[in-house]
Amino acid sequence: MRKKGLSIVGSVLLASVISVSVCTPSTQAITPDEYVQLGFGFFPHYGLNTYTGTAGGDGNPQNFPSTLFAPTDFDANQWVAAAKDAGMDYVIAVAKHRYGWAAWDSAYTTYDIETSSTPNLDVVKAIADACAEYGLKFAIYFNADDRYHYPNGVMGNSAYTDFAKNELTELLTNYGEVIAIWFDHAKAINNAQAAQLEAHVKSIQPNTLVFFHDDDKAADSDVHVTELVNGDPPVGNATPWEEAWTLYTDYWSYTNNESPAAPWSSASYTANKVRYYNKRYASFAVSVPPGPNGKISQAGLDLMHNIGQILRWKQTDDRSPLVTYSGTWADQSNTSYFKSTDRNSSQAGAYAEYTFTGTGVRLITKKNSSTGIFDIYIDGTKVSTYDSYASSGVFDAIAYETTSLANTTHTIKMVVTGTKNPNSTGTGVNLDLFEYSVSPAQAQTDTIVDDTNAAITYSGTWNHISRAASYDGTISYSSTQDAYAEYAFSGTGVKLYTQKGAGGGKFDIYVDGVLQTTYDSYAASQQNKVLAFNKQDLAPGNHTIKVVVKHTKNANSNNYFAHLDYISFH
Ligand SMILES: [Ca+2]
Ligand SMILES: [Ca+2]
Ligand SMILES: [Ca+2]
Repeated sequence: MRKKGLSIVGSVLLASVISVSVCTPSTQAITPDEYVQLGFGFFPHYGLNTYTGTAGGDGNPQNFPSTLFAPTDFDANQWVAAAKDAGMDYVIAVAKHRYGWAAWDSAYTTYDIETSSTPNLDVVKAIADACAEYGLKFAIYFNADDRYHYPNGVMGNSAYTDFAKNELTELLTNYGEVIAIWFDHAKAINNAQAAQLEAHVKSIQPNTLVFFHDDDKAADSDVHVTELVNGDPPVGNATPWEEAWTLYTDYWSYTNNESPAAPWSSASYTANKVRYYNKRYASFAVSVPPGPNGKISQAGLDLMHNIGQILRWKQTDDRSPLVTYSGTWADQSNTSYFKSTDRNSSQAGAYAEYTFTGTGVRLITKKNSSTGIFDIYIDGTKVSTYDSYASSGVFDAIAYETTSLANTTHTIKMVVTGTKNPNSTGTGVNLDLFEYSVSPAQAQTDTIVDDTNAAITYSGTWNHISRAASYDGTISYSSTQDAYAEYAFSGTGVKLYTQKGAGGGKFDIYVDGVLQTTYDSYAASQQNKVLAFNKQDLAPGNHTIKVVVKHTKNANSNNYFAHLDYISFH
C-alpha cells in the first residue's frame, strides 16, 4: 500500500508543472455577507463513505476500493429539487472527503470515479448541472487531508500541496461558477499550505470564497464555519458565519440508517434552527445524506418538504414599523410571544393594518379567558370574525390564514369590535405577529435546447464541434462580426450558457429584438457551461433570444470567439 501511495506522489510531482497562475475577473461575485444572506444550504454528504459502512473518515482508506462506489439509481436532480423545495438557496457538493477519493475523474489519480462501479458518472458535474437547472448556488467541499494518497499526513508536504492545487484547478475550471471552497479538516495542513491553497483558488476564480473548517485557521476563512456540535455564533455576532450539521444520527454520510433522527426529524425544530442561526448572522447548511442507491429516502424528502412549508412563512412582528395602528393599543410582553411582544386593544374600531407582497398571510394572536372578538379584512373586504376567547391561555393561535391570494401586494387589517362571547371576562384582543408567504417553492422544469438543436437558426459562419466539457458534448462558436444564433420559445424565463476562455470575445444578447446585455466571454483560464444571461420575468407567451457576435474583445483576450453551449427556458 505504501508503494502505491509513493508512485502516485511521483506522478503528482510531474503533473504539478501544469499549474495555473493567472487572474480572471468574474462578473458574479458573492461576498461573505451575501453568502450569509443565502440563509439555508444543502450539504449532502455522498461519496465512497456512503458504501464503506463506516462513519466518514473512520477506517483505513486502503481497505476501501473505489469499486465499492456503486449507485444504482443516482439522481442529483432529485437532491437539488428537494433542496429547493426545502427553501435552500445553495448546495455544497462533497468533491473529496478525508479518504482522498475524488467524486469526479481527476487526471491526477485513479482513486476516483474513474475506477468506481460507475466510471462515467461525474458526481460533481451532476450536482453543478442540477444547481444551474434549479437556480441554486454551487459550492464545493474539499477535505484538506488525504489519507489515501498521503497516509503519513499532508502537513508541510509540498507534493501534497501541488496535488491538491491540481485537483482544485479541475474543480474550479470544469463546473462553472463555484461560490465557495469548503476546506474541512484544515488542521491537517499548516498555515503556509492554507495560504497557498487559498491563493490558488483565487487565481482561478477570484471571487470564490475560501473557508477553513478549523479554529486555528479561522482568521483565514472568508466565512467562519462551525459544526453545530462545536458551538453557536454568539448573540450579536457580526462575523460572517455558517453553521453546519447533519439531520441523521449516525454521521454526515449514510451509514446504516436512512431516516432523519430526532430532534431534527421534526420539521418545525429544524426550521426554527434555521431562523435561530439567521438571527445570529449565520447561514445554516445541513446534510440529508443520499443512500447507497444514490437518492434521498422518502423520509428525507418528506422532512425537506415540510421544512420548506414552514420556512416559506416570513414573520412581521407586532412592533414592526410595517404594521400601522389606529386607536389605543397597549404593549404587552411575555417570553411566550414571538419576540416576547404583543399589542392589545379593547377599543371598538381600533385597528392594526399590515401591507405585504405574497400569496398567503396569517394573523397570530393569543387567546385566553378575558379576550374578545375581532374582524379581519383582506384588501378592504371583511373575510372573517374571530372569537379569541379560550378557557385558558393559548399562544401562537392562528386567527386567520389564507394561501390563495394572487402574488401581488395585499393589506390585512384587524379591527377591534369591543364585543365578546358570554364566557369571556373582557373584550381586549391581541396581535402577536403577522406571517406572510410567497408562492410555494416549485421545482423549475426548464427545457434544455442544446446548441445542436435544429430549431436554432444560425446565420453567418459558425463552427459546431464536439467538446467533452461542454453540455451534451457539443459547442458552437463564431468570431464573425454580426453572425448570430436565434431561438424562438414560449415561456416566462430563459437562460443562455456559453464558455469563457483566453480567446473569448464579446457578444450581444437580444430578447424579442431588444438588446439586453453585451457579454465579455474572456477569462484567463477555461470555464465551461457558464451562465451568460438569465431573464425570468418575461410575459407568458412567445419570445426570441438571439446571440450576435461583436468581433470585439477586451485587451487581455487573444481572439474574438463567441460560444453557444445551450439555452434553457420554461
Ligand atoms: Ca482519474
Ligand atoms: Ca410579537
Ligand atoms: Ca452543447
